[in-house]
Amino acid sequence: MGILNVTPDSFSDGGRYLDFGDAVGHGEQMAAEGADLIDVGGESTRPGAERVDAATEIARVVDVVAALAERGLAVSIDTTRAAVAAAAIEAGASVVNDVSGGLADPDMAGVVADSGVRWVLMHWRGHSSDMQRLAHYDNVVADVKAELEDRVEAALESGVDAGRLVLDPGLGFAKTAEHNWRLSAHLHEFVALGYPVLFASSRKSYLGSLLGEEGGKPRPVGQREAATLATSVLAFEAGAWGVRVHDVAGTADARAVWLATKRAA
Ligand code: PMM
Repeated sequence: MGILNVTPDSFSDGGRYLDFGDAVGHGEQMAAEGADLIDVGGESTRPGAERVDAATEIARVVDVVAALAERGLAVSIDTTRAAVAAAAIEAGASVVNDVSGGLADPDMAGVVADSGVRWVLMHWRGHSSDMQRLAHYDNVVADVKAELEDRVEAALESGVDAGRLVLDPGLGFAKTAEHNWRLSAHLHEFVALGYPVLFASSRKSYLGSLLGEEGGKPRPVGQREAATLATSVLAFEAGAWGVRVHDVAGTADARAVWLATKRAA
């Protein structure tokens, strides 16, 4: 899954793809590099981000989704809002990537159930403005699994087909670096729940902290790519269905190495 943020303020690619032509061109490029899905987002979810209204979010994404879908590319819409999801599905999106796992908007389950698209349910505890306050767990792996299973149950009760669901432990969302490492180390347990699992570590701050100067500055966002690739290979090995990344070409190479190794085993 290639990341295409049509936002002014996302932490890695914010502001780069606000222009329609740039956004569509980047989506096409990621598809050519091997992305099976282009994840279009119109609202930043980085820690502390301010929300935008639904009309602004729709205006940012809908023409880009339509243009990519017209070119035959599979598109997911990264949104927590039912109205945005509905507009994007109408424009040709085939996946709803909902970082709130259906919690942010009570109408989301209905939109997904009626349209029959895939639904990524990410583990989430609250909006980005205050989510780090919510990063408290007894046992992060067990708690995140249990909370995701609750979201699955709610989705099924709303009439969403089990075969349409994808789970995501939600690295960085109400999680400390230590939580992210624990979830990564136990990713196979999420795979064992029986649903496809999406892993989304790309360039996130826990990688910057790991690689930063001791007691000092984190490694800058643009210098976290090798670390991201390492986490993606570990995720493939754990059985992840997909990885959500900025660098599709590098990820495709890393996956080819992993696949060749598996085939030779
Ligand atoms: N992270 C971000 C945005 N969308 N979607 C899923 N499913 N999982 C994630 O962890 C996730 C996401 C934040 O990163 P960005 O600013 O690079 O989009």
